[in-house]
Parts: sequence; structure tokens; C-alpha cells
Amino acid sequence: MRLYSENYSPFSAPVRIAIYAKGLDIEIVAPPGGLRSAEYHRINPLGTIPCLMLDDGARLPESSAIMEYLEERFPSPALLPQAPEARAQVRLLQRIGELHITTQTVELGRLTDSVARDEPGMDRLTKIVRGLATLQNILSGDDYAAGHELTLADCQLAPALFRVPRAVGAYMNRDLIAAYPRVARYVETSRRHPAVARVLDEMGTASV
Ligand SMILES: N[C@@H](CCC(=O)N[C@@H](CS)C(=O)NCC(=O)O)C(=O)O
Repeated sequence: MRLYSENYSPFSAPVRIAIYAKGLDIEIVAPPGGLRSAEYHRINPLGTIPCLMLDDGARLPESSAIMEYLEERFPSPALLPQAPEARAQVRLLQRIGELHITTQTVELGRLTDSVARDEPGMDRLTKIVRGLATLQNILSGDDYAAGHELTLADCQLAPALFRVPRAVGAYMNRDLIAAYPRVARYVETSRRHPAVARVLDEMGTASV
């Protein structure tokens, strides 16, 4: 199997954490010709990363679909708990990371300076603040988002939160994460996991 990914990509980072945590033998490559190239669009017509090419040549884009597939195909070590309620909590944390943090920081980065200070930018910031406030209430308080073990929630949340200071720094002169102590602690404890640390390092050294 082969994963198309870039180090900077906050949507690809969760998939790479899952791959590293499970110790999977999956080749990780940049999109040939670049993300916007015709060559890559022939591989993935959505034109997005991440995209997993399966052994039979089938293409699986969309980070959450890829992570669900990897979890089902390679269930050990598990990144989802057993009980339905605990699984629902992991998926809720994943969704908050994807929709309320990552998507908003990416969109904020796309806005020009003037627009960002206007309504579209404020709307993104509001969503991030609501996401952080929700995390403050529902993070486990243990080292990982849903308890003592790494789950798919951490795969999503650690890279999502990693991007927040830089994304909001241009528009807000305060440490937003520090305003949410449980979130701030989680940022520190989650990166003790080697798979998380590895991917955050990759993101930190990426040029884009
Ligand atoms: N919902 C998609 C989003 C993927 C996404 O937007 N990735 C960005 C890079 S971080 C991308 O490929 N952008 C290319 C484009 O939008 O043209 C997922 O979760 O995989």
C-alpha cells in the first residue's frame, strides 16, 4: 500500500500517526507532479491528500475513511476502544478536531489579511474557540484524549491543536490554547507518544 501525503498537511498527519502507531509497512510518498498536477488528479480525482492506494490499485481518499479502513484491516494495536459509548466518544473527539479545529485553521490560512480580520475570519476564529471550549469539557484529563491509551481521537487532535497558535497568531495577540488548561495539558501529554512526536516534528519542519 502507498499513502500520498505531505509533511505539512494537517489532514494527512492523522493518517501518518495511525500508520506509525500501528507499525504498518505502508510507503509514504508526495503526490507525483505536486498536489495540483494532472498526474496526481489521475490518481485521485478529488485532488486532495491524503489518499491511500490499496494493494489492488483502488484509491481511498478522505482521511477519516482511510483511518477507519486501517483500523479494520489492522486492528492491533487498537486505536478504537471496545465499548460502543467509548467508541462514540473517540469519534466525537475526532469530528471536533477535524471540523472545528483543522478545517478552520486551514481556511483561516487561506484568507488574506484584510478578509481574515473581517467577518469570514471572525467566523473561523469563533469556530476554533467553540471547539477548544468543547475540548476543555470533554477531554479525558488523562494523557490521551479519551483515556490512558492512544486512539484515533489523538491522531486527529494532536496535529489539529499543533496548528492553532500559528493559525490564530496573525489575528489575535494571545495564547488561545493557554486559556483552556485541560487542552494545554493535553497538547503536552499527547506528544509523549512517539508516533505523535514524530508527526508533529514532520509538520514543524515542513516548508509550507
Ligand atoms: N476532507 C479531506 C480534506 C483533505 C484536504 O483538503 N487536504 C488538503 C491538503 S492539507 C488538500 O489536498 N488540498 C488541495 C486542494 O484543496 O486543492 C480529508 O480529510 O482528507
